[in-house]
Amino acid sequence: MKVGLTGFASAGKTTVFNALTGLQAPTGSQGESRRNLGVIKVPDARVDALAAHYAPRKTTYAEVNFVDFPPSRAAGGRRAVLDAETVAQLRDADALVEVVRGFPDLTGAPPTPVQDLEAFAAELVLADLAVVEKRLERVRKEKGHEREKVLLERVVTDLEAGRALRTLSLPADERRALAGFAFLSLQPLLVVMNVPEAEAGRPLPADVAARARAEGAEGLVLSAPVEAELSQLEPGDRAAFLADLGLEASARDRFIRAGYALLDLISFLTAGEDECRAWPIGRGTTAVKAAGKVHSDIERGFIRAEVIGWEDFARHGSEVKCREAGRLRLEGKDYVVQDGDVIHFRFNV
Ligand SMILES: Nc1nc2c(ncn2[C@@H]2O[C@H](COP(=O)(O)OP(=O)(O)OP(=O)(O)O)[C@@H](O)[C@H]2O)c(=O)[nH]1
Ligand SMILES: [Mg+2]
Repeated sequence: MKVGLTGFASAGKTTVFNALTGLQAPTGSQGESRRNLGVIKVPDARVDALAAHYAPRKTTYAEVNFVDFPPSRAAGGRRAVLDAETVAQLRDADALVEVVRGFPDLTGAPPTPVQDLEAFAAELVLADLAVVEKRLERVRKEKGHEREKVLLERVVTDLEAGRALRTLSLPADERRALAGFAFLSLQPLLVVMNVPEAEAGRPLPADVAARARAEGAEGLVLSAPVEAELSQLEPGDRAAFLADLGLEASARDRFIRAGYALLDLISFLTAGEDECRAWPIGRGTTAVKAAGKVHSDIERGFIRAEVIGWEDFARHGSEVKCREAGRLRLEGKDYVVQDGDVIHFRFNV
C-alpha cells in the first residue's frame, strides 16, 4: 500500500511522517526542500508464527509506503497549496493521508481543524475539476465519446458543487470508467489530526469527525511526542504507557488498522524455508489474481492453490498435520482468498 501524506503547509506532515515511520526527517524550515520516503512494516502475529515454525531465511511483513512532499511552489516560486508535480505523485498513491494541525501555530493562533478540512477538500476538488474540464474539452470536439461525455458532465456538476467524488455512490462501471483519471477527491482519505501530548488520549473531536465523514474519510488522532516516547520503550512497557494515556494502541497500529479498513485490504500468507511472507490484497481477490501478486508467471501458469485457513494452521501447527487432518484444500482460479489463508500456488510455465 502506498500512501501520500498531504495537507496544508506546516500542518505537521513531516512530524507525522516521522512518528509513523520512526525516521527522523528534518521538520520545520529545515525540512523544506526534500521529499521523504518511508516504510512501516505491518506487525502480523501470523507471520511471526509461520517464521517460528519454518525458520525461513527471510521473513517479510506487509508494508505501508509513505511519501511526504516538500512544500508546493507555484510558478514564480510562491508557495502554493498543491503544485502540479505533487498532484501528479499523489494521484499515483493508493490512499491519501491528510494531516490536520491540532496544535497552536507559530503565532500562537489556535488550530482550526474543521475549516482546514473544508478548505483542503476544496483544493482536491479544484485539482480534479481541472482534469475533467480538460478532458471534456477534448471529447466534446471529437465524435463517439457519448457515454464518457455524459459521465464527465455529471462529474463536473458534482465537483462544481464542491462534492468530493468519493462521497458519491458510483456504480462499478462508472468507477472503472473514472479510474484512469486517478481523481484526488475519489481516493480513499484518512485524516490524521496532529495534537499536543496532553490531548493524545482524547478521541477525534466530534466536529472534526463529522467533517471527515462528510468527506467520505476516516479519521484518527496522533500525538507525535507520544509516538516518539513509545518507540523508545521496551515492547513490554508499551501497553502500560498507552493505558496511562487512555489509549488502546499506538498511533502506528491504529493507523495501519484504519488504512486496511479504508482500503478493504486483507493479507494472505506464503510459507516455506526460503521465506514467510504476508501479502496484502483487496478483499474479494481471486486465487489467480493473488498469485499474480507473488509473480506474474504464477498467475499466467496457475494450476491450483493449496490453501490452509489460518485457524486450521494455528490449530494443527504445521502444513503436514493440516494435510493429515484433511484441512488442506485444493482451490481453483476463482476461489476468493480469505484473510490469513496460507497458500501454496501450483503453476506451470
Ligand atoms: N507545538 C507543536 N508543534 C508541532 C507539532 N507538530 C509539529 N510541530 C511544529 O510545526 C512545525 C511544522 O511541522 P512540520 O512537521 O515540518 O510540518 P509540515 O507540514 O511538514 O511542513 P511543510 O513541509 O513545511 O509544509 C515544526 O516547527 C514542528 O516542530 C505539535 O504536535 N505541537
Ligand atoms: Mg514537511
